[in-house]
Amino acid sequence: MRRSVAARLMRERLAPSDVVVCGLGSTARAWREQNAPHPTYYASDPMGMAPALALGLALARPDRRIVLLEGDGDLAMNLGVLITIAGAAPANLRVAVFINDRYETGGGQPLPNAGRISYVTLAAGAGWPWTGEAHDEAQAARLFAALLELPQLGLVAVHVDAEESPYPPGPGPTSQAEDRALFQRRLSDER
Ligand SMILES: Cc1ncc(C[n+]2csc(CCOP(=O)(O)OP(=O)(O)O)c2C)c(N)n1
Repeated sequence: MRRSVAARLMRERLAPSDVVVCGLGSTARAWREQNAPHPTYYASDPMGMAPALALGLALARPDRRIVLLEGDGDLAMNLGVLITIAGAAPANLRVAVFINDRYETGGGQPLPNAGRISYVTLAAGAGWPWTGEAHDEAQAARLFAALLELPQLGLVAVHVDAEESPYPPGPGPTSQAEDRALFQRRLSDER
């Protein structure tokens, strides 16, 4: 399954009030392509920050559901955060990890121990109350729906194809600072 398909499956299942936190690299590109209306915080360098940002946001805004879209390389950079999140267990946080076994952005180098890591096992071992793993589109559709129906913290690992994913040639229509200001303004206006 292409990552853009997985991103679309998630977009189609989100509630209008959901807030998205997006890991960097191909995850962010696939999510931007969806043109989703949801307020989205795009995490940036260094790698490994997105899950902690999503946790902070979930704790700060218990009135909103926070959906983290994450890359396996980004998560592998900061695996301990799985324990921190399980410890805090915010009921309003949901996570989808896109597994492509490589650092697609930046050259496609394989992740350490690529293909032999189970993120659902790692999350379950860290104490996450609910996990699921999708290998194809039908499973992803079903598990994203299940994730979003949960009353609690959950994580879906979804396997996606390796793709060509170079850095974009230039800056997008808005700068990172503008993206963040817009995100903050939307979250406070929607209170
Ligand atoms: C600490 C650090 N090292 C390297 C990079 C450069 N970099 C940006 S995205 C990325 C790959 C991210 O991997 P993953 O989360 O699996 O996303 P993918 O690009 O595979 O979708 C790399 C190596 C960085 N931003 N931060």
